[in-house]
Amino acid sequence: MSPSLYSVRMRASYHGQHLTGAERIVPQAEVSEVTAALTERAMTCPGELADEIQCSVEKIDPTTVLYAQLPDLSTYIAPDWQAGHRVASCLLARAGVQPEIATRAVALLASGAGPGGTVMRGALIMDASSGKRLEADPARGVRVSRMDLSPECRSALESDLAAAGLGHHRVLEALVLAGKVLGAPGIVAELCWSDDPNYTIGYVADPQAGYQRISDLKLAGDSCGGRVFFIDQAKTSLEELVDYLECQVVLFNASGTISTAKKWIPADE
Ligand code: PML
Repeated sequence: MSPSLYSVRMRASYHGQHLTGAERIVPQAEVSEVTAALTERAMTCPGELADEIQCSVEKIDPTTVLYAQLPDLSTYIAPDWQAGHRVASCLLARAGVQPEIATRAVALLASGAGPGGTVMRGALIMDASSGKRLEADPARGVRVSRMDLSPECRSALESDLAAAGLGHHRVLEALVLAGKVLGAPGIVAELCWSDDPNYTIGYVADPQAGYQRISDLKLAGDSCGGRVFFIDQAKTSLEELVDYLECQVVLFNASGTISTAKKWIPADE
């Protein structure tokens, strides 16, 4: 019989402001160790010292787990953030987002997509052809949860990413999250860059082209960032989509390819 699996989730905040979060899906025997590691991560995250850390542990029904393969990873080079924005818009348009909607979404993320130009706590959901925002709460957005790598896939991916010079934990975590998003009903593409002022790389992901990193999407020191999920409303309901993103357990048990070749968008695109 396979061992029981648990979802372990951590969220840390300071004066009610989200600081950091992380989650894992692990066998019962690793729950204590992983809970301690995630708590340690919250206590040592750069910036303010967390004044509230919430850890939750939840048993998973093994019959509900969806096993999947991670998307392929590639990297586009942009000489500066303005070029990065053009690359992002171009990749979104290639994925099927209306070009002017893509450009508008990139600008929205750069200016703070939450109320009053704030950074949203979760992702914004946008109709890929009309640009209409669909998330119920524009401050919270939608949080993608309950996904991880199988132990064998984790160790293979960690060494492949390290060999490609991509050993930062953000790459692995964003790849896993994007992998779950790309399996969502009605998904057209995802746009993301970090709100960490020291991390300027982001990505556009879509089901055909995979996880496409973009070297520069903002200036160092800028704390704007977040995620936009573009969807085709003819292929899903918002309820079905949000239920999948928040609740469906997805475990990746196979990697995609990791390309180290540097890619450029042709100037005329
Ligand atoms: C990467 O370098 O591939 C990760 C980019 C996105 C990071 C998003 C985040 O950590 O918030």
